[in-house]
Amino acid sequence: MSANQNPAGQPPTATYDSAFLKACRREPVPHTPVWFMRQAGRSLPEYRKVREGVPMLESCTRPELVTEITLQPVRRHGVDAAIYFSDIVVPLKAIGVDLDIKPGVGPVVERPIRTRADLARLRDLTPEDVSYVAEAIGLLTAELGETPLIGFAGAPFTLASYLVEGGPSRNHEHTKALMYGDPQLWADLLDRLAEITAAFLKVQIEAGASAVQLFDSWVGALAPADYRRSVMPASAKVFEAVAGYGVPRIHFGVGTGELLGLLGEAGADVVGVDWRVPLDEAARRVGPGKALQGNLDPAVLFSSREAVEAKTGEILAAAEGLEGHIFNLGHGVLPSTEPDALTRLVEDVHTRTAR
Ligand code: 1CP
Repeated sequence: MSANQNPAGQPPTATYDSAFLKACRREPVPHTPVWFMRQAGRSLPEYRKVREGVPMLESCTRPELVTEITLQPVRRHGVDAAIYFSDIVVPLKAIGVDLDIKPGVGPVVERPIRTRADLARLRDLTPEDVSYVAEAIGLLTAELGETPLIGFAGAPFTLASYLVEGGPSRNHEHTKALMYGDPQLWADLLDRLAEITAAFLKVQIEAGASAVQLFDSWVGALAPADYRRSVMPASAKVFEAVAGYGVPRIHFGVGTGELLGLLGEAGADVVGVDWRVPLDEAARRVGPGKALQGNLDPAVLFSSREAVEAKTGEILAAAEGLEGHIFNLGHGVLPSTEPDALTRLVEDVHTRTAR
């Protein structure tokens, strides 16, 4: 069981009463909590400096470097949660998949997974495969004190899209060819990925992560019926595997307006919303019993202060009356974002929502 759980008779943890965890649990908050997807990364000069000469995947295996990079946005912006610095392909690399993260491209897989023989190359993930993750989280939680740490993983569909395509893809044609053309192999692949993902999230929770987010970034490429039939069982298996820890589970994808209800149904406590659907409408689609996270368009941060404030006001107005709201962007921070715009945004949300 996680140290973050607070069942009767157990003392609360340092992060238990944080605004972020309260909002995830749909409890009253002192202010609307804020964090940003991809808050640790290329928008920060201090990140670019410590990453100089260190390849992306190697940086993920160095606990001191991971700790420093994870803390950078907390120090600079005063966000309400840290997100563990890593990448969705780290557990795949850890089980021996021949992949790399190419600068300016993203994850690239040498030999894509498209046949049953390819699938046999995906073995189980053990905690020893990612011992640096538990080590980094130990360092991080000591530094973070009352600030919660969010662990994360890629969801089976989004991981499969990289493995089957061999890299980033606009149309996911090989992925869909497998999904429609060989449903049994597809189901087995997603089930394998669900097991790897669940094992990876368990490592993070047991090491001290206070919440977890499942990134199904590219699942918006699917129609609801296909999502329900071919993807939801695997994502639900991941959520179910970590349900017993009692840490909030966040589910996010891009372009998922038509899937919001199903993303909640898969087992999430919090549903992430991109900027295409207003939060009040998203709440209707998701239904009761879930908090929402979102949803400022990351590109808005390139406009004037007044425009950013106006958009922020619209989001907070749409969030009035939600059971729980965590302010975030509708997708990750864009690399050329002005860091001060993010700091101002955190201050603005905190000031406007102080209770
Ligand atoms: O050298 C570099 O700096 C490479 C850029 C980079 C960074 C900073 C990549 C390559 N990954 C990361 C870190 C990362 N990846 C984080 C950091 C923690 C934080 O949020 O602060 C996170 C959460 C991820 C997760 C991730 N990786 C996702 C899901 C989130 C999302 O943005 O949708 C996805 C889809 C990836 C794949 C990936 N890794 C890197 C890139 C450029 C991409 C996307 C490529 C594509 O377009 O398909």
